[in-house]
Parts: sequence; C-alpha cells; structure tokens
Amino acid sequence: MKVAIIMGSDSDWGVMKAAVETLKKFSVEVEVTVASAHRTPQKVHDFVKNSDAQIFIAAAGMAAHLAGVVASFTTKPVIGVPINSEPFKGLDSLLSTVQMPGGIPVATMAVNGAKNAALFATEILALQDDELAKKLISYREQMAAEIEIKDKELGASF
Ligand code: RP5
Repeated sequence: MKVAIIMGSDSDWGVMKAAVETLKKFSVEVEVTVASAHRTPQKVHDFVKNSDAQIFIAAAGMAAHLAGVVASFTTKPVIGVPINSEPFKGLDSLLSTVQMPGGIPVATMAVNGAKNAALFATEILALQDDELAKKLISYREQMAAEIEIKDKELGASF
C-alpha cells in the first residue's frame, strides 16, 4: 500500500511534512514529489500515470489546480490540500481545489490540512486492511485519552 504526495512547490514542504510523519506513524509507504500543474504539467501527467500508489495527496497554493489536474489523470482517490499563501491566506487555494466540476472529484481538506489528508488516506486504505483499521481505532482512543489528561490539568489550574 502506498500513498503518493505531490506538491506544487518545494515551498509547500513545511506544511506537507506533517502528512509524511502521520503516514509513517501508521507504517504506510509514502513517496513525495514536486510537480506543478502550471510549471511542469508533463511531469504531473507522467508521475500520475506511472505511479503504483493507491491514493494521491496533491498540495498546492494560490491558483491551486494541481489536485484537479491529478484527478483528471486517474480514477484513484485524490485528496487535495490547499496551501495557505499570500495575499489571500489560502482562500484562493481552497476554492481552486474544492470547486471541481461534476465528474472529477477531489476530496478537499482544510487549508494546510496535511495531517487530515494523511489520516483520510489511511482510512481509505484501512477498508481493506484490518491491522490498519485497528491502528486507527487506537489512534482515536489515544487522542481521547490525551484530551482527558489535558482537561484534568486545566481543571486543576483554577
Ligand atoms: C503553487 O504556488 C505552489 O504549490 C506553492 O504553494 C505556490 C508558490 O510556489 P513557489 O513560488 O513558492 O514555488 O504552485
């Protein structure tokens, strides 16, 4: 099982490394490439067509057409991560990624939602992997336990 992460620029790495860290936490194989829908469209095409990944995560900022272009080349699930960028703080990236025309879906995460992109990819893979599904349940349980600890700590400080 493999997830491929495509970033429009190396400047997206600061956000997207959280996706790699999260996928590694679940022992999901991940490959990362920089390929731009506008600057290197042929590279995007060739990468998607030759990739053996089951899921693509595409991250881009500004006029963020990368996820949609990736989705145009494959019927595998594509998860879009709009990247926060100036001057519109990621609203431009969000709308460019989420407003896909009917027929070519992109599962769009929040602006800078790298961690959730990785978790969503893991959830899709877990549909056919019981071990992965168990890991996701443990992850949720651990998260809930951490919130209880934080709640107790906060309550104790008044
Ligand atoms: C997008 O333009 C990239 O995904 C990046 O978020 C943004 C700016 O790219 P750089 O000018 O930093 O390479 O295509």
